[in-house]
Amino acid sequence: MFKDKKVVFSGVQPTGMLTLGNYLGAIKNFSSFSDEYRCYYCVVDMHAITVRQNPAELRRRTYDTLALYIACGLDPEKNVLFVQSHVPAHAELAWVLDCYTMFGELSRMTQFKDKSAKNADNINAGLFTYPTLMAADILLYQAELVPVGDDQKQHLELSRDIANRFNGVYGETFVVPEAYIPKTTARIYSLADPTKKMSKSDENENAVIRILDERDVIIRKFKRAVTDSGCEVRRGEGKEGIMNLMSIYGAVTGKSPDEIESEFSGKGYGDFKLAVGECVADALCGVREEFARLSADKKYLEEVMARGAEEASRAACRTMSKVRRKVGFTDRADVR
Ligand code: AQP
Repeated sequence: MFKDKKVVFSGVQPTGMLTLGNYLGAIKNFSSFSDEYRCYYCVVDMHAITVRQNPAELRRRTYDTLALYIACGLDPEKNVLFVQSHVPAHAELAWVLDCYTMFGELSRMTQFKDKSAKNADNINAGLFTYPTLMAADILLYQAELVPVGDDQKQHLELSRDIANRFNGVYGETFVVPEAYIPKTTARIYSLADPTKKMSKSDENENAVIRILDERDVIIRKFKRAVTDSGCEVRRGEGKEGIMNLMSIYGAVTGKSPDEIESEFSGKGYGDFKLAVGECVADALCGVREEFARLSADKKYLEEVMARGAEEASRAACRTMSKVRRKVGFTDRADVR
């Protein structure tokens, strides 16, 4: 169905109920590629277990994340939607790429340092090699473009380095991917601490807007958002909280920072926070309704997963057989 199109790949971990950061930084942009590119969007459950998960919850969240993809506008007829662990080639290529990735490179990854600090009792090897699994996810599909928030920029750079290194040794094997990072919503910050990324595993619920939060919850959380002691809605030093709200308001309404500043000139933070809360609640209302419908239809989600895994496996196998040949593995009986 997608012959000769360039490829987009991205994924989201089913590690919690998705946030406005996941939505504005990543998922909202996914559907804009569907006409022009062959798009693979994955629920990355293998990445999720680098941090200890409750198995029943991980399973439920995997279905929920797939349902959210569709509710956010990803049409399974136009995009390959699938679950990472359903395509074993991700693990297979990750191992090969592990052998072309340096210990020093992985040691420099800031996400590894942050997550090690947060999970001091479980600094496992998977957490360390997370970026090579991510490189495998992307390189397996020969993706040109990877839409992500800017926290993933460093991992993307490493994926490019690994691809270039492998191509340098064996000749053209992988397409070298580019990150697609949205300009104004590259990083949405916590509502409780506007110097910190909004993160789905944040323990403070007031810090995070969930895509599925009810309207009144969204408005209440924005009302409580930490700002500063001033009263003008404008950009400036020490105004990280207000600037975060301006990015969110701008992304949802399409208004520029100048337009937002003049719209709220002479009005206080209270009016602004209410306007941000209302526009976000309005934007997410349709997603919530569609999610409720889809998540009740497990059979349909399983059909989408099965179709996606089949389609993804076909593309993944093509790359894997190339890789196997290049590194010197003998042919398997089933492909001889
Ligand atoms: N706050 C954010 N602003 C912009 N983009 C964001 N993304 C995540 N948070 C923000 C982008 O969402 C995509 C999926 O993220 P992920 O689930 O793979 O992992 P993450 O980046 O580790 O997200 P979280 O929410 O912080 O998860 P936990 O708490 O489980 O570690 C990525 O493209 C990411 O850039």
